[in-house]
Amino acid sequence: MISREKHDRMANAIRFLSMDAVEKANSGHPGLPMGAADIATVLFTRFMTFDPKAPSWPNRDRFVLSAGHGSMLLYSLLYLTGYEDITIDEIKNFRQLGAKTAGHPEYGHAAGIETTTGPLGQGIANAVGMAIAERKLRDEFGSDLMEHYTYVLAGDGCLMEGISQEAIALAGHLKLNKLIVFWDDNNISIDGPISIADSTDQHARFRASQWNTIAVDGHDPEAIAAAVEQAQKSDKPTMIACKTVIGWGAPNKAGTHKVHGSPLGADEIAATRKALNWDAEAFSVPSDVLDAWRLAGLRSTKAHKEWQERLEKADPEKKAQFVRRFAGDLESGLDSAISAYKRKLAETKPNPATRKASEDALEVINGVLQETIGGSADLTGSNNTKTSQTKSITPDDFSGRYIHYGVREHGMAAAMNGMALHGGLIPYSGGFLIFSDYCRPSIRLAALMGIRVIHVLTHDSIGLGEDGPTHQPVEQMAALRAIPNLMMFRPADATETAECWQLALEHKDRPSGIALTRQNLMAVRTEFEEQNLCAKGAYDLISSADAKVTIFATGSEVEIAVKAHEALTAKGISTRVVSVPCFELFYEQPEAYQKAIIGNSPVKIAVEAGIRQGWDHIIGSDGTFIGMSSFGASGPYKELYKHFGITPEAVVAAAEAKLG
Ligand SMILES: Cc1ncc(C[n+]2csc(CCOP(=O)(O)OP(=O)(O)O)c2C)c(N)n1
Repeated sequence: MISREKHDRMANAIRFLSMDAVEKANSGHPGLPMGAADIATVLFTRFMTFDPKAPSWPNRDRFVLSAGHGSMLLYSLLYLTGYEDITIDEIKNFRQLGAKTAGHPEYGHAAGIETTTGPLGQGIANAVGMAIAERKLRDEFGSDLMEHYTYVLAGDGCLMEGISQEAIALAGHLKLNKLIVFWDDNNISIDGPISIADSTDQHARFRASQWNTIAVDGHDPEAIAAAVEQAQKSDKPTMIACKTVIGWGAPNKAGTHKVHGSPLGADEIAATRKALNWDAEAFSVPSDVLDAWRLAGLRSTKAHKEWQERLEKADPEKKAQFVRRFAGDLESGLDSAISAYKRKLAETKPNPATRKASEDALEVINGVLQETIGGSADLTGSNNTKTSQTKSITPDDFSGRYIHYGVREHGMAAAMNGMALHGGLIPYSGGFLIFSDYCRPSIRLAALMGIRVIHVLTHDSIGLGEDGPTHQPVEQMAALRAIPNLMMFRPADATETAECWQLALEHKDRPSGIALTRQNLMAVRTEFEEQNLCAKGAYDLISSADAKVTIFATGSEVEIAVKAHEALTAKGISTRVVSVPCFELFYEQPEAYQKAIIGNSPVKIAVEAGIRQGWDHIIGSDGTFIGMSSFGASGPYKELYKHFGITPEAVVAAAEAKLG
């Protein structure tokens, strides 16, 4: 039992580390760590199950600092509880180049940072994914190996962001009762009091989404502890509204927006030291306080050891599966299954839409991998993401492998990030390529964090037809290709689709998007190749020595390139066709390979039913681009291709015009 006096000193250690680090960096946000220090102290000294010496222990409780600007709260906790990555020097180096203590918590910089936060609202939505993963894996592996809580600290900003509603609604629907959110209810954001911009009754809002809510004084440790105990017994997710004072302890600035995002200044820090009776110098934590914190860090050592023993004693197959999946490795049988499937495709040469080809590839993949967890933002029949193995998950039955995310692209993408971060699962799910704009912030964070999430993005061009320009992506491929570390695939037929899926799965440290058609496409890969030809991003589909014309194309337009090739060859014009399923992988190839693929044909033409941006690297600024330069239109797709001039005839005419 921690006395009130000890609690106060432990919480004050967070406060002083935070205000001193922000002061030294001359940048950062002291208000939140000072205001939320009591909540964090109660959580980490009495409830959190975690082992600083084994930060990736799969069954640890997760703590997500959704209000990422308050990063010093997390860094203080990690230092105080004894995570080796966060030393006092790292705290002193807060916000400096190369420090683990970046401005906002960055996943991968230091153990103990469960996700990258900063874009408000993302953290709470990631946490929903983590809680889904916990629930799913508990169902699969049993409580012996998986049963933990997911805690979140969210601020007013997180709750004002729209994504939080998608996340909250999903969590409430799925009855994720091991998800506990602390709302740092301090009534302050950057512009001033919350009342200038928001009048939401947060309790009513959460309750309407099937949450349990509790209100406490966020500076009363016993009240906070009682609330957590109550929350842990709930059959619904719980939001604990903690009334706090931002910058608590600073005599003149507490409670004002002045402490939100600026250093307190030497005078105010001195006044705070006096007010809180804190003699220790900056960055020095009194030994009794540090000892108490380090003891708190040892609280779960026994629980971890017992868990390890249970894992050792588990059925060997179950244990192997658990360990493999948390290592992120794939089942060894995947390659041969995909190879066999490709062999069949080469024999039958089917011509499905690539969205259907993706479903067929997934049928093979989901048969081999138990860890894939599918879903769609209410477009299951359009995205073709559900296979025979993926029964729907329901609030009371998590034995399935498919999530109906509802019409919530942003929440879905953030939840997928949370599942991937949790470990043990590979989330993939579906939406329309056009609405990737709705999930872009989460896709960007997946790329920044380097995590494996796979977005099936169907209806990938004007080829979707009658739904018209609101639904026809034009600039989305280019926009997604602009995100570093994201692999954007646009396969041309069933074989390429299988290969792109294989690549997306194999890269465990980066996310992927797979752009797929609504319309049927002819098979362009007609011979069996053991090798994954898409792995280099671009390859010779039809070679020709001394080609006068090289046509580069992706996805549905490869068929157009192949037909143009036939026509040009018939006219005696030697022509090459290069399929470019993935720009990113192509640009990662050795220069010699890139040069050889780009080649030196006098005429280079790219065909893609999207904008030109990004293609000049391949075709040169003097190359010919056949694609879109405006929004699309509503009409039958074949007519649209003609209307916008994306046809084999247009390619032939352009080649001939260039050749003169
Ligand atoms: C999506 C997004 N928009 C804007 C910001 C910039 N921003 C950082 S903190 C903040 C205010 C947050 O207020 P609150 O959550 O109440 O935090 P507190 O003032 O209590 O620290 C804003 C607008 C951001 N980080 N993310």
